[in-house]
Amino acid sequence: MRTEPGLALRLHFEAVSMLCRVYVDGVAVGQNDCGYTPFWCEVPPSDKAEREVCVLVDNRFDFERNPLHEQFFDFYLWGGIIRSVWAHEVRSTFIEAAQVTVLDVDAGKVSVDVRVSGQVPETIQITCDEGEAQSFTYAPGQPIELAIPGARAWSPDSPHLHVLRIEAGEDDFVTRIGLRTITTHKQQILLNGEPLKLLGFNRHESHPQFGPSQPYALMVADLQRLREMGCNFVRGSHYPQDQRFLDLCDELGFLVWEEGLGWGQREKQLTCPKFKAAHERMMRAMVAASFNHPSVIMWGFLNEAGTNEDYCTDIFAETVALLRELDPTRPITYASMFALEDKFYDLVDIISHNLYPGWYGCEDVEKPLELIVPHIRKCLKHIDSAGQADKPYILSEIGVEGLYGWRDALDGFFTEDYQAAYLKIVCEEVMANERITGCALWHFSDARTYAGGRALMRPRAFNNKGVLDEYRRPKKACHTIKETWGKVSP
Ligand code: ADA
Repeated sequence: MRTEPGLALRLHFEAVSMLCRVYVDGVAVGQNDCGYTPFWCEVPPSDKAEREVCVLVDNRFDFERNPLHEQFFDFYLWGGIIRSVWAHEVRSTFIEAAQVTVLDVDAGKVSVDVRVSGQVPETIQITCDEGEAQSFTYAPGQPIELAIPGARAWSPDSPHLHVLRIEAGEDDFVTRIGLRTITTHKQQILLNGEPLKLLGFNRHESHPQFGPSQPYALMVADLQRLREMGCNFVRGSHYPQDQRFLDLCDELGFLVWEEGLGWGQREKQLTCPKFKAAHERMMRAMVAASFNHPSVIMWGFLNEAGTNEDYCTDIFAETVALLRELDPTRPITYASMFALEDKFYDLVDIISHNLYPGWYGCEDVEKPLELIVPHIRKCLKHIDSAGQADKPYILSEIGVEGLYGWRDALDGFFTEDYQAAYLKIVCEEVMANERITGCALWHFSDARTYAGGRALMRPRAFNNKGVLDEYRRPKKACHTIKETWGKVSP
């Protein structure tokens, strides 16, 4: 890496999976164990113009050293530098972050919380879009309030973005924002006061050719495909998403559930101090990175943890409190696999269930498709009677395996036909049932997983519940969804 001699650097990694140490010119400058999450390292100045960056990456599973990652996850954890890396030259003042909170959409009023290190400037300049720079007195910890000239709201139908350029001393920082509010009221999720019906998919960052490192064109094509199927919603399963994907969602008006890395952890992990500390670091990094994206409308954490058990009490309460402190503007949820036994609904704003009626445990059921709707309704009835009737409800996962090209005379399990018939029933119920605020089908495209103990349920070592295969070839269900959601949704 070539740099100006005598300047300190800030190396910013968007994600390194799973565990890494960073060295510059042979000296350790940082380490990280949060996988799909951004982090940075401070690099002291040097006289050299050419600096050697060496990243040691370790993707062995080892709970003691690397507690957030587990081989029992149902998705493959690739090893390596999986997202972009930036080197910032650090001058007398460095802008660490500028978090923008919308105060009033119509008046275009926002508050900008600028955090600097190094020399603290007396004033900060902020330029909105193509306008003139405005100068503000700067006091650390005191957000600056301003009104954006020519303010326009952001919404899925009209995803207008404003660009803010912040200058402090010798540094500058550019961020894009969308003027929108997101709240919950009774069973609804409201964007700028208007109720949303969330229709979409879970999506893994996974491709046989590129692994987890998504080319831009692939992300665009995926979002176009989602739009064709009438979707407005993506659950970024099961880790913080690539910032470039969130940028695209901002531009195209998609709504995103952004969540931390997690899959099925139980007592061993959830009560371990080292796990909890790493989980907290990850949550902080996720919120810091994704705060300004208007597309991100809710935070999630710890997919399918053991929420039928008391050992979750501390980590769930602490994580929700942390998320509320870091971002009081977005609702919080988590995807529960214990719909009828979950103990932590009271903590969150939106109730979310992962349900697989008509799939797991149905080998001997004669008409498994008939189980779907009654089970969804039973779960809804349960949450309403468990004191959660005033909260929105998201069906955060539902789906079945369909192997690309697989047919049989009986439209049996694993055929494209069973999957299509199944998802048609789900999509129709989601549209017809007003109690369902949103749905993220499981899932967008087939994704690589481990061929361990679960291998018999995961032919090819893929989770084959995608409506597209891993190369994005559409299965029958893709057309079915277009015919249902695609017909009603803009
Ligand atoms: C869970 C989990 C998903 C996937 C799914 C399945 O609900 O959250 O990641 O494993 O089940 O396919 O069974």
